Amino acid sequence: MLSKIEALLARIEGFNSTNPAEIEDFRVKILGRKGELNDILEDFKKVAPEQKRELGQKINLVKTAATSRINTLKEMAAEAAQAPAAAIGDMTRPGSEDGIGSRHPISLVRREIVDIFSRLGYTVAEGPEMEDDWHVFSALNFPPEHPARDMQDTFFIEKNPDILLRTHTSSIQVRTMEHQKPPIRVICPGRVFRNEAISYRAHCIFHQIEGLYIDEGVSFADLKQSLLYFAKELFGESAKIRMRPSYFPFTEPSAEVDVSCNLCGGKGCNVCKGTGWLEIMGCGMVDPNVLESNGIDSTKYSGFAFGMGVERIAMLKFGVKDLRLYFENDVRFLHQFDSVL
Ligand code: 2U9
Repeated sequence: MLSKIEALLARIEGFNSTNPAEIEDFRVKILGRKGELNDILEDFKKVAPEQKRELGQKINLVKTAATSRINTLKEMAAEAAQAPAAAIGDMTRPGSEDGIGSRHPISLVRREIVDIFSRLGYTVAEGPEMEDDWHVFSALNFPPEHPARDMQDTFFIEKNPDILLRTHTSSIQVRTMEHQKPPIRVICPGRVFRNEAISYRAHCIFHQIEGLYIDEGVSFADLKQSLLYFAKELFGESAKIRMRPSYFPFTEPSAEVDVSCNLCGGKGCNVCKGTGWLEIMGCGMVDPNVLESNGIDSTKYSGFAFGMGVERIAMLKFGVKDLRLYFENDVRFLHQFDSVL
C-alpha cells in the first residue's frame, strides 16, 4: 500500500497542464467520489492498527498535495487564458505599418534606362567588376600615359598591376565583342570604381550604363536620333538635346550630351546654373582602332557608343542634391521613393 501511495504522490507532483478540461479530469480521477484516493482509503480500512498512524499521515499528504497542485494549475490556466487579450491590448488602436522595403532610387532609374534601350532592340550584358588592363584600358585605345592608368585614379590589386577594379563598364562591351560578331546592340549596366575623394558630387563607387551599337552603315545621325528618343522617354516628350564636342580615347568624334532643363523649361534656373541645359551623358562614334583591336573590320563596320552615370541621372530626375545619400541607406531618404515604380 505504501508503494501505491508514493506512486500516486509522484504522479500528482509530475502532472502539468494549462488546459482547464484536463485539470478537471485529473481532479475527478484523483479526488473524486470514485477516485484513486478513495480506493486507497478503502484499503486503509483493512490496514493493521499499528500501521494506521504512518499510512494515515501519508494519505493526508497525498490529499493536500493533489488539492494544492490542482489549484495552482487552475490559476495558471486562468492567467494563460487572459494573456492573449493582454498582449493584443487596446483593439481600437490603429494598426502598425508593415515594414515593406522599397526599390532603391538607383535601381529604379537603372531599370527605367535599361527598359528604354530594350525597346530600341538592345540586350543587357554584364561583366566582372574585377578586371584586367586589356579589357579596361588597352582594348579601348587608352594610351600608356593616360592618367586613368595611374595609381592615383584607379584601384589596382596589390602586387599585380594587371588586375584592377573597372573604372567604366566599357570592359563589358569589349567582352561582348570577343564572342559576338556584328550586328551588336548591347546595354551594359554595372558598378564602377574610381579613386576619388568622396563629396556631394563624387564617390569612389558609382553606377554606369553604357551602350554600344555596331553594324554596317551606322552613322552619327543614328546616334543623335537614338539619344533624342532616350531623352524624350526619360524626361518627357518636350525634352530637347544638344551635343558639344568632347574627347574620349575610345570614340572619335566624341560629344557630351545635354538635355533641356525640365525644371525651368530651358529658361535658366539654379539647377541648370542659368544655362537651360543639363549634362546627362557622353557619346561618340567607336574609334576604328577600338574596332580593329577587338577583331572587327573597321572598313566594313562602324558603330556608336554612349555612357552615363546613373547617380547623376537620378539626381536630375529626383532633384537629389547630395550623391552621398544614395550610399547611406537612411530609410528617411529611401522611403521617399516608395511610390515610384
Ligand atoms: C566600346 C567603345 C566605346 C562608351 C562611352 C562615354 C562616351 C562617356 C561617361 C559618362 C559619365 C562615363 O559615368 S561617366 O563618368 N562616359 O562619356 N562612354 S562613349 O564608349 C565605348 C564603350 C565601349 C567598345
